[in-house]
This record gives sequence, structure tokens and C-alpha cells, in this order.
Amino acid sequence: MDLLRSLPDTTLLTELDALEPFRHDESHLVGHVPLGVVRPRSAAALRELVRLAKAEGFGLVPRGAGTGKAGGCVPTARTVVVDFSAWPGDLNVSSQDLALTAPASALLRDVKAAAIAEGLFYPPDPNSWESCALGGTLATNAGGPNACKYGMTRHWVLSVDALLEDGGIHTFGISSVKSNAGPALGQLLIGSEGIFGLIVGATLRLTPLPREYATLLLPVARWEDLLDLPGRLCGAGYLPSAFEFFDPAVLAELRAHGPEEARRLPGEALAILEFDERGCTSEPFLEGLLDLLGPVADGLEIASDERQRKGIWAVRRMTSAFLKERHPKKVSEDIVVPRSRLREFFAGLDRLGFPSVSYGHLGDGNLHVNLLAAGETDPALLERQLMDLFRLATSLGGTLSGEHGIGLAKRDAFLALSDPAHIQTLRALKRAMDPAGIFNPGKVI
Ligand code: 2HG
Ligand code: ZN
Repeated sequence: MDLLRSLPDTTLLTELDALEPFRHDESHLVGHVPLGVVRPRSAAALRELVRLAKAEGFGLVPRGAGTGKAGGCVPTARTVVVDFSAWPGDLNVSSQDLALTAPASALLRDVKAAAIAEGLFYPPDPNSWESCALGGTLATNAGGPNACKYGMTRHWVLSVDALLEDGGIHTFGISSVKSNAGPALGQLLIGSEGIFGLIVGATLRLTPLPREYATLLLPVARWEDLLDLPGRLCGAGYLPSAFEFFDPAVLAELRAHGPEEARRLPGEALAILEFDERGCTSEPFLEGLLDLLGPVADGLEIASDERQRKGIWAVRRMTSAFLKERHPKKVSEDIVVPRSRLREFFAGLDRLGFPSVSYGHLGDGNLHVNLLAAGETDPALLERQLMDLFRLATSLGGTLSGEHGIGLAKRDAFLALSDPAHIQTLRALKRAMDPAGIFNPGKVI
């Protein structure tokens, strides 16, 4: 699209070959070829882009590092991809305010490292944390293992800078945990997947860095024994900073085809438990924990140093990429059920009867149910299977997405399963904040 050439401070891609990678994220979806990809570097570029989008009637699809799992940055028809990778700005930590300011283009690993350099901690840790961009984590309200104790990205955002439909960049919130001057519009933008405006930067909340970790590898001889454990631990006052799991089916897949270290994984099912509070490596803490675990703890291994801790985590961190490489057309879900209902959920999943493997964040009930055969399954049947899965989660008081978001992948199911008043309210907000419909059209609602 020639008009895009007039944008100031912008790199423009229009060659078909160059556009191709922008049709994907890390979901199973393939989008339209965008009209172009722009990499803006100034507020003036964004102002002009909004003007052009309104005048010419094209949509703007925000993109960070493209590691999303729900198609949020996958282009719909007649859209331009706004790639924020060149958006300028520095990382600044204020240890007095326990705050960190960063542009959307910052990589999450650099954000986390900047906090650590000051003895501080930014907890959100989606599996893609080494390659994803901060902007993407804000737009999708990313989660990860640590959400079990620390909550989602939105709990760590003090203020948000966003491009709105007037073409300007506006800041919502202040650099303090206390800010209560009216409803929090910044929080509306977090997790909105760019449908209300495009996030260009944020000030994040930090906390002191944990000083010790107790990391436990817990193989179990009977898979069901794991399912009550998150609730039992929390009920007894033990809140893990992570409680991850592998069901028997994913473990069998990893053992049969995974890398060397995965082939040696013990148990019928397996959990990784981590605690990070002060004293968690002390004898009284661990003894109390072992008492609580009872016979389930029979094969327990405790990491005795950082190398062993990293070894335990490495297998968990590679699981999603390994499965994707082996089953490129797999469909991966991220449903949630309250921890008290995990047993009912897995009994229900068995009754549904379609093949799936599950792993993920047992501690907060956020389960990655993967349909590995999705590519070979009749599309209508696949859709029924997914709807059954979502209905099962919602019937137990859960939801269809815990951390990946709705994007394109779950839009139809979201519309079908939500309270109509919820959708009408979101659509009214969309009309108010984006009357021309330029921001990430066709996503979420
Ligand atoms: C993880 O926890 C990610 O590994 C990805 O959220 C999950 O792709 C998946 O199934
Ligand atoms: Zn996950």
C-alpha cells in the first residue's frame, strides 16, 4: 500500500516474502497477508498511521515478538501489522518506587534482568519469557508458572502508555501502588489484545527478589493423587510460587520422543513444586511439607543447588516447543478450573473421550489441554471437541482462557459461552474507544 510510504520515522515492509512470517504467531492459525508491516519509531508516526487508517478504512494489528498463542496478532482482512519491535525507550528501574518503566519493544527477559540487577523481581513468567516482548505480555495479560503465587501481568502494572483513536499517546495510572482516582482505564487496556488502543509502554510494579528457592520434583505412582494436592497445600497455608504438572499422556509422549533428559522422567504423572519464601529451605518448613504430602512424597527429589533447579525446570520449559515441533498442527488450550475442582475436571475430560495430553499450571488450575491430532481431525469434530472442553471448564466455575487470551482462536467460543451482557458491554466500550473500528478488528469480540 503506497500511502504507507508517507509515514514518518517508520520502516515499511511490503514484499510478499517479508510479509509471510507476519501471518502467524505461535498458535495454529494462519491469517491474511497484511497490506503492509510498519515499524514505527515515533509518536508522529503513530499519529499519522491512525489518520491514514481512519481515512482509508484499514485496521491496525499490533505485534510484539509474535509469540502469542491465540492469534491476537494474526492479521484479519484489510489490516496493517504494527510491529513495535523498533519502538524507542529505555528501561529504568526506581528502587525507591519499586517500579520499572519500559517500552513495549523491550524483551521480557531484559525487563526481568533489569529488575534483578537491582535485587528486585518482576514475577510474570510466560513460557516464552526469553523471547517475548513486554508489549505482547501486557496486551495479552500473560501468566506463567509464577502466577500461582504472584498473579497475572495485570497485577504488576502501575501505569500504561497507549495509542488511542485520537492518534495521541496517553498515560493511565501513576508510579505508585495507590491510585484510585476513578475506574482504572489502564487495567481495561491490559489483556484487551489491542482492541481498545495499542500499548506502547508501561510502568511495572516490582517486589524484592526472593532469596531462596525450594524446588521439588514430585513423581506420583497414581495420577489422581496429584489432583487434590494444590487445594490441600493452599488449605494448609503452603502457597507454592509454582506448581506445574505433566499428566500420564504427555509424560508418555515426552519419554518416547523427547530429548535425553525427558526420557528419564520418573512417575506415572509428575509435578514440579517450587516455594520461594524466606525459610522455605529450612528443615521445619520441609518437614511440615513432607508431613502434608504423606505417602505421595515417596519418590520426591529436592534440588540441592541452582544447577539442579535449572535442570528440573528445563524439561517443563521445553514441553510446549517440543510438542509443537512434533505436532505442528496441534491445538493447545489454556482452560482454567478452580483448584478445588481439578479432580472433577479430569474425570469429565475422560468422559469426553477424545485423545488429549495435559500439562501446565496445576497450582492455579490453568491447564494446557493439547489436542495433538487436531491437524488430522475433521474440523467440525474438532470444533465440537473444543466446545465440549470449554463447556466442561465453565460448568465447573472455570473459563476458556487462563493466560493466552481470546484473540482469533477462541473468539467464537468466547461469544457463544459468555453472558450476553458481558459481550454487549465490551462492544459498547469498543464503539466508545474505537468508533472507526481501526484497532485489531475481528479479535476477541
Ligand atoms: C506453557 O505454559 C505455555 O508452556 C504454552 O503457556 C502452553 O503451548 C502450550 O500448550
Ligand atoms: Zn502456560
